[in-house]
Amino acid sequence: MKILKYTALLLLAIITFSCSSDDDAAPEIPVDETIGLKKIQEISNDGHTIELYAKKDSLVQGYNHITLRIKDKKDGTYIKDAKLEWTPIMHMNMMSHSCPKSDIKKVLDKQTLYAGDIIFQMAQNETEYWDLTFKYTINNIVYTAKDKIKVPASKKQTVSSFTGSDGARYVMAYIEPETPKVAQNDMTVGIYKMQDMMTFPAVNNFKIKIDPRMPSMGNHGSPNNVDLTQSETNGFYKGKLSLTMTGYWKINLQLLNTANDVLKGETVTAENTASSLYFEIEF
Ligand SMILES: [Cu+2]
Repeated sequence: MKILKYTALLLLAIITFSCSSDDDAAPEIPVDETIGLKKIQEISNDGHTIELYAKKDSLVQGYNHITLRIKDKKDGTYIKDAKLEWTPIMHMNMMSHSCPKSDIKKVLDKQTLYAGDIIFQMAQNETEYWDLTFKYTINNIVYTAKDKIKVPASKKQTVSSFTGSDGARYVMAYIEPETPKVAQNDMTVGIYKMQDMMTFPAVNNFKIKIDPRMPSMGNHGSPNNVDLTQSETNGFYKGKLSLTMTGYWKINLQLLNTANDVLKGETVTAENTASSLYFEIEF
């Protein structure tokens, strides 16, 4: 009968609680809007802690969608109306450079979250590292925060940095499918031009030809792929990636400019089994 007694007590407690919370003008309970995301790191200064979140538990070489929020260290609240900019820098032995990135925007329908993309074209190593500097404004006061970040090497090729036949340097990053399926997958890729060490604007009106192959199975391909094109200025490139079975696929690529000149990559044939421009997936 003990169980009954406890159940009765529990019910009483619930009723009491719900009654009292109806009556009181309860203080605003901070809602955790980061559910489903993993905290990667915190970057702090004297007054604030910037919390970085992603779907994976670390940053990766290649494309990263990063969500963040700013905590006021004094009262533990999260800032709802900040303007943020960020600058990733890789400190290499002989020089420093940045990478392609988007602006940081407030996340739609969220009060405390901001988000943007960074494409790390290189991974850290023993002597070379990345750091991330934030410059942000709250109530017209400008703050900065900076720290080292970890960018481990990706096991599969998901980003490529190369010189095109036009002499310009480009960065191309695989974005989607995040979880490939045996299906005709929506494919998304970002293309950026390296204007200088710090500036990587999006490239417009190019075309990416794709030819996915399974090298372990006679280098067979797949039907019904759709080459990637851009529908919005400065937007990502989208097409269809057809995968007919699970396993390792090399997605051979060719990058074409507005005049349809091939800037990088070769057609796959019996003699030439792979393009010099490619992404890799395994699922
Ligand atoms: Cu580098």
